[in-house]
Amino acid sequence: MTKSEVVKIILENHQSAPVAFGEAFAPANIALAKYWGKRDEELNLPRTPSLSVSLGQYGSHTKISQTDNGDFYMLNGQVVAADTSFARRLGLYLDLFRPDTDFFFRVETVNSIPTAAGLASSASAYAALVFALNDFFQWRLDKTALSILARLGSGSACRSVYRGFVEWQAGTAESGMDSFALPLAHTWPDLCLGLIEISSEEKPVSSRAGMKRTVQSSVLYKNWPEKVEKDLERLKTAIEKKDFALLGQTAESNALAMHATMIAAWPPLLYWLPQSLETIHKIHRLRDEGLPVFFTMDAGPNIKLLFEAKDKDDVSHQFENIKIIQPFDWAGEKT
Ligand code: 2P0
Repeated sequence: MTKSEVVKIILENHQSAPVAFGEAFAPANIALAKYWGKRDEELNLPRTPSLSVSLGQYGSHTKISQTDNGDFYMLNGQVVAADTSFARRLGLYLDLFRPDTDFFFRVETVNSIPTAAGLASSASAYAALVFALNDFFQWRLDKTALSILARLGSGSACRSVYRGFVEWQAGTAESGMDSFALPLAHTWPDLCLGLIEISSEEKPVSSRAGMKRTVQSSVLYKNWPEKVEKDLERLKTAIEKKDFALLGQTAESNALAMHATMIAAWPPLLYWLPQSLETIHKIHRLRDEGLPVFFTMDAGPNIKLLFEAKDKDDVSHQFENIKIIQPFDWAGEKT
């Protein structure tokens, strides 16, 4: 099935009457049980479920309107050139929603995610874009439909339509109509994330290409679905019982297992830099000394610490230039 066939199904019986502009915010998210590997590359359908926590007030704010003579995109106040991969990908996505071929969009996005933190912004960007399109065209779609549309832009974006803990259920349908995110009922106000930037350079292999290579060539990938399934259950128990050690251990182990699948791919995907490894050893040493701090990593060298609010001072004392985020602190922002 193609993206445009899915869009057609979702927008059936929904009016498409653009107003002057649409705008919206969506939070970024970090997975505690990772999405790594697709069963359908066209529709970004995952091989496993995943579970994330949103980044509070940090994410993307997008404003969309109609313009003449071609699309016009701005990112963080700068015009985006049409020949960039960012513009090409966005333009192809917007093609799915143009009422006719000479309908053009002006899209302005501002990311409030600390840019130096090496966090992928495609998740919040595509979720905010879908929210803004929903506002602009007055579709009045529910969150399930919006999550599916966001997934067509970037898989992890389907989780950014909700705040807090979010599960992306993998689904089994060929159309992907059962592959969308759902929020978990529990909150955890004392949970803290610490962003540690190791490098802000663009990574040599994108997540999209990296997961494809891993599925195709990693001898360890066959163990991944079972690992995620177990970790997902552990994480849900940890969240329900507010068992921080279980949450931290599970998230760290899941991230390391994902990296193990990548390292075993060919050509190998080794996103770690020497400083990533130094930081991992430091985290393990601090834990041995009694500080309950864990980490997760995505497809890159940067490290995201997990700890509780009571340990904030000790953690920030240990890591220079750490950026602390409280995922459940989102006063002032609404979606
Ligand atoms: C995650 N990542 O669960 C995992 C962990 C990276 C490592 O979701 O091809 O940018 O757009 O569906 O969503 C990054 O993958 O990939 C990602 P596409 P996406 O957060």
